[in-house]
Amino acid sequence: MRGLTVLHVVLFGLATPSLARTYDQYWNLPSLSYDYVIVGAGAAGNVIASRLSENSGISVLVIEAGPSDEGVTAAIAPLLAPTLTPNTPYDWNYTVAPQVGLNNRQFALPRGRLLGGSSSANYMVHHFGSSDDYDKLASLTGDNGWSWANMKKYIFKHEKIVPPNDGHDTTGQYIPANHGTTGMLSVSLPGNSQVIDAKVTAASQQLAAEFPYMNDTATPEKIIGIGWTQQSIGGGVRSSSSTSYLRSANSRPNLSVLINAQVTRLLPTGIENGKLAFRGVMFANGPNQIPGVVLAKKEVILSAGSIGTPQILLLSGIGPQADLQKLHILPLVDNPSVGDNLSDHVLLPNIYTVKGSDSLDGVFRDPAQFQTAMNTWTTSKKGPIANGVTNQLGFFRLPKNATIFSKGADPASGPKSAHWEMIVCNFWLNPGVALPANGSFLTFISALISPTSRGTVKLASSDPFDKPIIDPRMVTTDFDKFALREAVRAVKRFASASSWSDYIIAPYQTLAGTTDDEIDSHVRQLSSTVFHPVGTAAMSSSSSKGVVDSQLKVKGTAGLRVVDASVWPFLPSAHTQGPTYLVAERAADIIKSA
Ligand SMILES: Cc1cc2nc3c(=O)[nH]c(=O)nc-3n(C[C@H](O)[C@H](O)[C@H](O)COP(=O)(O)OP(=O)(O)OC[C@H]3O[C@@H](n4cnc5c(N)ncnc54)[C@H](O)[C@@H]3O)c2cc1C
Ligand SMILES: *[C@@H]1O[C@H](CO)[C@@H](O)[C@H](O)[C@H]1NC(C)=O
Ligand SMILES: *[C@@H]1O[C@H](CO)[C@@H](O)[C@H](O)[C@H]1NC(C)=O
Ligand SMILES: *[C@@H]1O[C@H](CO)[C@@H](O)[C@H](O)[C@H]1NC(C)=O
Ligand SMILES: *[C@@H]1O[C@H](CO)[C@@H](O)[C@H](O)[C@H]1NC(C)=O
Ligand SMILES: *[C@@H]1O[C@H](CO)[C@@H](O)[C@H](O)[C@H]1NC(C)=O
Ligand SMILES: CC(=O)N[C@H]1CO[C@H](CO)[C@@H](O)[C@@H]1O
Repeated sequence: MRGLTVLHVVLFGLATPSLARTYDQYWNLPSLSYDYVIVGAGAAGNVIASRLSENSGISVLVIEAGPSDEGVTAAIAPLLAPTLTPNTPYDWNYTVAPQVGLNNRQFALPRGRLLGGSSSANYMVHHFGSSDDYDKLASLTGDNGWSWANMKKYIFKHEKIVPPNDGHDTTGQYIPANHGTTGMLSVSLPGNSQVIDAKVTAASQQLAAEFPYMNDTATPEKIIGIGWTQQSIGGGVRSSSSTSYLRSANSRPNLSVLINAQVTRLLPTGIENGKLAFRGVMFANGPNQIPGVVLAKKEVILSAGSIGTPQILLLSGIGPQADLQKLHILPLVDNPSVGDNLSDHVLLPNIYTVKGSDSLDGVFRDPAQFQTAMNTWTTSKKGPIANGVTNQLGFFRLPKNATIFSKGADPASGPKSAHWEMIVCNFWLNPGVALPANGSFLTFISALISPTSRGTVKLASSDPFDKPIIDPRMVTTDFDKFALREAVRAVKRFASASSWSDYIIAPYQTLAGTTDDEIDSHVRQLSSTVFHPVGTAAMSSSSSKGVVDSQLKVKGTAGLRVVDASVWPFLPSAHTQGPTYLVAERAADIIKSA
């Protein structure tokens, strides 16, 4: 089996110029020394690889633990995204520690483990957060380069808006002037209309004071309201950092990619201005395999994501000294912030049973319907499989007079930022809970967008192939409980709009409760993750806190930066791929000008 997989990769590598310089064995690499070595071919890593290798005088190597994404159907066909993880050959298979705020439940925390990283495994919702998010980042880091006024330009470098797959008229569904048309990542509006779409729009008109319609869901100056989802999809297929940034750069002679190689630690290579330099990168393609080492002449860029990056730092002796000593890892750089302040968006499914068979549950439940839909997608890249999981979503704030604000500061990054999000799904979306054998469903996900709970990523042992202990400590603060409870109440108000009266039958199971206690119990039983961990290698201007400075250099080290979602010190009002892409685009400019 393994031999076949390798053969497949090699043949594709030869036949497809786009991934021509992708290697499966390190002894085939053109060199063991590069100007830049990037760890992780995910959303951020591939941006850095593509931008740095624009200069043909600069040599770049990307090291990725997982396999290629080429030919992986579930990573290509948009609606199959929920089948690509958890617990597959393309996932890191993480499970969170028992969540004290959620009845001590444990659930999967999927992370893509293939070229493109989580951008090859995510649900493709695409937007950037609020302008407040970037201005807060600028103020926390003391670097005005992170302000929205400076970051806005990267949207145009990053995205390429393409027509929706069904060619429908998009007037009023997005604001073309606010988007790029010549960037790298294809982005489009939903290309398969559904019966519920018009009901969502009508409900937002009927309840316009609370759920205003928004004519662009990815304009950071104004995110509050409900509108059409923008997705990293083009022509009915996923657009990831691998299909865009990496494919367009990998024919360059100065960019090489090594797959199936897990970085196990960074090696100190000297002392510069009193700081340890970490320009050596050690990797292996599994436990008990011969490790390899490559060297960076200029820098190592860690882009292993919010779990992988702190794990590698800790394995390399960069982290809280006492924790490292307990695991018999020699502490080289004491930094208590590594792996700390893990923060994630909470996903709460609010499910209704509905009439008829217009929901997509039949496609997921009935093999014949699924095959018909797959045939349509395979031959024409159209139909339900060409679509993402949601056509409409909205961001909302708690009311100004909400009682919780008398007990503490508003955690949103500013008045333009959200406290919660509503995501409308035309089917049963309840991670980890199997679709019932009968019934049609409508899911209004309420996601907690400005959580105050903070958790940790810690090593379980000094073995790099042991999974780290991931504890987001979800819903452990009064604010988080309050915001989720009020979001459920708001969803119920939205579902009570007259546009739903001939469609919705009843709230499903625990959603039926109305008292505080009943809603809190619903929250504790069904909440899990929207897959957006950040904060574990946070940027900060402080000398005592934070893992990287505003230039993304790891504090107390030389030759080492972090560029990925882990550097966000707080969660932006967005699904995190867009904010990660923008951070990576600016990071590439910072590195180029250093
Ligand atoms: C199931 C799922 C659904 C999501 N849905 C959405 C969505 O709809 N919209 C959205 O905006 N965001 C979504 N996200 C989140 C989004 O994909 C991430 O925020 C984004 O990809 C983070 O980028 P990154 O570069 O930090 O990490 P990643 O994209 O995860 O990349 C990290 C890379 O590093 C590699 N790596 C890790 N450790 C090592 C190691 N030791 N050695 C070598 N390589 C290593 C990984 O295999 C991976 O390729 C979703 C995520 C998941 C998992
Ligand atoms: C995740 O689980 C799948 C299915 O069991 C397995 O094939 C894969 O190797 C696992 N991945 C890792 C990184 O352990
Ligand atoms: C967006 O909506 C606002 C208010 O609803 C309206 O004033 C504006 O003209 C719209 N813009 C576009 C480009 O459609
Ligand atoms: C907040 O204000 C609204 C509208 O004025 C009012 O209906 C509601 O009762 C108030 N809520 C609280 C908690 O004071
Ligand atoms: C499924 O069928 C059973 C038995 O007919 C019925 O009691 C139940 O309400 C149905 N569930 C849904 C969600 O329709
Ligand atoms: C970690 O979170 C706390 C608040 O929970 C905050 O005070 C601190 O500044 C954060 N640290 C970093 C590095 O962002
Ligand atoms: C590692 C690598 O492939 N480096 C090459 C980058 O490109 C220059 C010129 O284009 C070559 O000289 C390097 O060998």
